[in-house]
Amino acid sequence: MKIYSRILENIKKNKKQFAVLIDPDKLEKEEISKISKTANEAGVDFFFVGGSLLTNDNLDNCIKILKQNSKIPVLIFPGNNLQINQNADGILFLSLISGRNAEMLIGKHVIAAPYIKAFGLEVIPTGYMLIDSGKATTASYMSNSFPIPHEKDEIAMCTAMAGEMLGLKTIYMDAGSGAEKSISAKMISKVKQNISVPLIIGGGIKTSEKAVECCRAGADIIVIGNAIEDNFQLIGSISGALKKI
Ligand code: 1GP
Repeated sequence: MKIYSRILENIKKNKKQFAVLIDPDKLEKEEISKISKTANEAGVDFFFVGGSLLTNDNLDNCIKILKQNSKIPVLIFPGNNLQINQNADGILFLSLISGRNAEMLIGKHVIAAPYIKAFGLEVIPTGYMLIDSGKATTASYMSNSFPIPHEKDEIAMCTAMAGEMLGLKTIYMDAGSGAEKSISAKMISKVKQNISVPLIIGGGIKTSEKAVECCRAGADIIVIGNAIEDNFQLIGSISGALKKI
């Protein structure tokens, strides 16, 4: 089954989904292999792989290790058009709809499109929204865009609605990697009530309780990176907590 169809199926079954974000720059080979085995056992739904700025040329190796050690689909979560890889299963084709930088809305996509097509990756058109988290993030600096203010639920709601109206198939609201404040339950709920495409939430989620709170507010998919890098055991506990919702 295609990845997007699987996402929709899971939502129909009221199953909350869990994506582990792997930043290929931050982890050693052994750590990636350990995470992939742990995630496989815990029933993690997806690996997202990428970063706003990658400097070590590890993307290819990282994806290969994930594929060798688990059956979990690998989706590229690209910081830019250099992060495309034929060994992945698909790509979140991100249009940064919270910003007004034409390069991140459509420019990089034009460059990436022929490679994505040639590699046969499943494309998931994604309205990507950065939400202010209390400090500057690599994502907002590198994308040369302002995040949506943390408390402005209406702006988030209207942006997500416009993204869906433009035909985007998921909305991903991200407080940014390592965010101090994750996205509020109030904002998640406001957005969820006004869109019908899957809602992905990430940035600064560090505990099972927070992951559950985001899901109860309306997240369909939770993304966690940093907290897992610090503590692999969290994969099992978060996965377990989401299954009980
Ligand atoms: C960042 O949404 C992801 O783009 C995950 O953030 O690393 O803070 O979990 P964390």
